[in-house]
Amino acid sequence: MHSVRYEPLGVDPTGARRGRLHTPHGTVELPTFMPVGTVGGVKCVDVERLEGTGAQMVLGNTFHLALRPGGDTVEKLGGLHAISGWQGPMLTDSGGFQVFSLADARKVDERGVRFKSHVNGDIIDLTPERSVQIQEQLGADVAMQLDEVVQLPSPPEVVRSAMDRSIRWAERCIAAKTRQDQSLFGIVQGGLDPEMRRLSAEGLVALDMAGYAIGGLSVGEPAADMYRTIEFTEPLLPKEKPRYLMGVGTPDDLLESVQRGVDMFDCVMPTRNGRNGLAFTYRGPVRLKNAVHQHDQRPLEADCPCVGCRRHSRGYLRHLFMAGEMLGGILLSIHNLTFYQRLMAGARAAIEAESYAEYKRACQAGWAKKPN
Ligand code: PRF
Ligand code: ZN
Repeated sequence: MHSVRYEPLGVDPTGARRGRLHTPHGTVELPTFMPVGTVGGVKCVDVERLEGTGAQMVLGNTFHLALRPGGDTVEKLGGLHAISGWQGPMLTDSGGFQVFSLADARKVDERGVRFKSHVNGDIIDLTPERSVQIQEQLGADVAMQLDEVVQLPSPPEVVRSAMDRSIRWAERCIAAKTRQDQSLFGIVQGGLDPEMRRLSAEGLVALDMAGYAIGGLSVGEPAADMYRTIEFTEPLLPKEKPRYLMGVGTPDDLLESVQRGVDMFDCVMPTRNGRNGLAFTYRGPVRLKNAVHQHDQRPLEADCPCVGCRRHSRGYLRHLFMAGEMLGGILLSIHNLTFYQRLMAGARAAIEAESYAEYKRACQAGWAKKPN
């Protein structure tokens, strides 16, 4: 009855899960990392290059696409799959989080969020119904409920009220749904408090949604708080449905969260850092603008299959950044996405071999070394 379905394949002794997500546009091997295609395309990376990184599922943003070019225009152009050229599985975020993190002059009440467009100054009303309507126009395989996100730390009554409201908004999203080929995920909120996370999860699980996200994390709290919150939230979620940790994170965050039972991630980190000259590698992050790379003929990573590593030297990549050439950002975006996909492919293989703890340890030992 849900258009996406989780297939469990096995659980490692650490608790890391190996599974599959079946969607109308294909199957995703879990755990997976979804590159962020904010405005209908991943920044700096065309879809053919994106496929080459090993990406299986891509995220789009309702907030940005609703402002420009608008849900109606995307629909008239055939939907998000058509405009982006990505033929595989897609997920769209509901817009809630972006309103809270990006929009100015916003006002939240029970109806929804009202904010001012940074594109043309229009006043925009984003209600649960409107978010679902736009996401149906976009046409991704998975839509996210509209949720209310609060900064951390916030007073308990503020966290509580946003959490309660997010459950009511989930009900309204479900009622507004008309497409049978799109599934809706709920988003567990409740800050760092076990009791609030429990109430949130119970309220949403009772609504029998297709999958569940853990939201409201990686919003400024220490990593240990985030890991602890995932740890006590995960057992509250149904084993037979996918779990998605929104907007996370660093390579360490991914490894720690997979161990705690998370199946899906998205983050701008590989692409945003790539555009800024920071490369992720198995020996830790490399800042290509640093002078030490000037005469370095070695590839960024010898065994990386990406084009930047196969065809170019560190010295040349550095030169591209120093010269302000777009190609630098393109090559590093592709490299970083390839790194994230290799990290997750390694995690999947390790879970299958029931050696996830060793895999995580080996990765973390590798990037704790001095970068070479
Ligand atoms: N809610 C939604 N999108 C999100 C988040 C959230 O809590 C986060 C939090 N890290 C990222 N993206 N709707
Ligand atoms: Zn590479």
